[in-house]
Amino acid sequence: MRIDILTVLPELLESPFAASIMKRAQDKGLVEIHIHNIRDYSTNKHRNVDDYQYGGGAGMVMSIEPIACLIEKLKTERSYQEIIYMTPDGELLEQPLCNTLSLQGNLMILCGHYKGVDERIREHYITKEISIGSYVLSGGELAAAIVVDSVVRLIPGVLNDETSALTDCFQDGLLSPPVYTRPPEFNGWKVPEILLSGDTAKIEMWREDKAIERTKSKRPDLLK
Ligand code: 6GU
Repeated sequence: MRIDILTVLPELLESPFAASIMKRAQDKGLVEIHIHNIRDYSTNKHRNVDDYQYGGGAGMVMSIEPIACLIEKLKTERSYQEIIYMTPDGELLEQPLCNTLSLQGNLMILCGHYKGVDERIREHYITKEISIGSYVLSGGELAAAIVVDSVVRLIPGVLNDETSALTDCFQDGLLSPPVYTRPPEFNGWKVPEILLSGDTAKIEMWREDKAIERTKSKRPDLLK
């Protein structure tokens, strides 16, 4: 998979992909992540990438020219399955969308800023708009990092134990059951006996019960 991220703040996207699973996925050649600075495609001498909005009103709008220029350039180099715009009015990011995106070859992600991008970018280039929740961030960069993380970890070979993505929270519509590690007792707080029993069938049933119990109490909306 190849992911191209278009941003006015490339420095915000350095560390999220430079460690742990995201770094290993790139080192193994399973994903290429390319960050592009929209400012490098500005056509004016001040390297501006935004302008006042037509009709008046507070807040700047991201200009069409540098973004269009960068998107066009990338599109001549390869075809993209999706050109995504990160925006609070987009489709809510949920696990099924992450699963779908993880099957794609090339993705482009445009990070919104200020009051947003000139609407013509959305009309003519964007194929999908994604929000990560009902709250407003200063820009789309952190949201884009979340999309990339949630998608890249699903690419086959990225996780050490491939089944671990299948047993993730949300993959079966349930939250994950509680987990424990050594010691078996701390401050008198004991690990549930059944987990030490070695009876794998019983343990599986216990985990299923706990997953349902936890989902009922914390996220009843998932059980509908
Ligand atoms: Cl994708 N962008 C911004 N600016 N705020 C958000 C968001 C995206 N998703 C939730 N809030």
